Amino acid sequence: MLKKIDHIGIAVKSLNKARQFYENILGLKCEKLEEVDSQKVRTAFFDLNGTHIELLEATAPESAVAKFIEKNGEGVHHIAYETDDIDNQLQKAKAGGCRLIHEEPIIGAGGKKVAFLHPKSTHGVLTEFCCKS
Ligand code: CMX
Repeated sequence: MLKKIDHIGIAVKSLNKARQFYENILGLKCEKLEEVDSQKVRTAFFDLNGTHIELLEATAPESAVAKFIEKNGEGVHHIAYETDDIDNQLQKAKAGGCRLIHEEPIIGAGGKKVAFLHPKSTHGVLTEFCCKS
């Protein structure tokens, strides 16, 4: 049911500063910059053979990313898996005892349907399902 790792989300203090590492040191190309109002983040996406790195900068103090950085500093924030049946994936997770942050998918970066599982029910990793809408 899961197709691949779609992206790894990395919380950063400054998108512009962090971009320099991914572009100049790792040699990746920034393919898209996008502000996602619903999530209060600015994002930069880098493609590596179909798997992406998503840099996340908070746009408001109440943003999930701002809270994460306040507690942990910069670092890996979530892993997103691509699925072609997000509803079924959520149902399965719920039936298996996972805590759903979103009972129904919401629209995230790139206009994709996304939904998150709480890290306290996934062995410490904030887990996202995403699906082309
Ligand atoms: N990874 C692992 N653990 C995390 C975490 C993360 N990214 N974010 C929070 N936690 C942990 C905290 O450290 C805390 O642990 P302790 O209780 O041991 O101290 C616990 O989860 C807190 O949980 P909470 O009180 O339920 O919730 P918070 O207010 O801290 O919010 C979360 C956490 C995951 C529910 C919230 O960040 C959320 O809803 N995330 C989903 C949406 C999101 O992350 N959007 C930004 C990215 C959007 C995009 O990719 O475009």
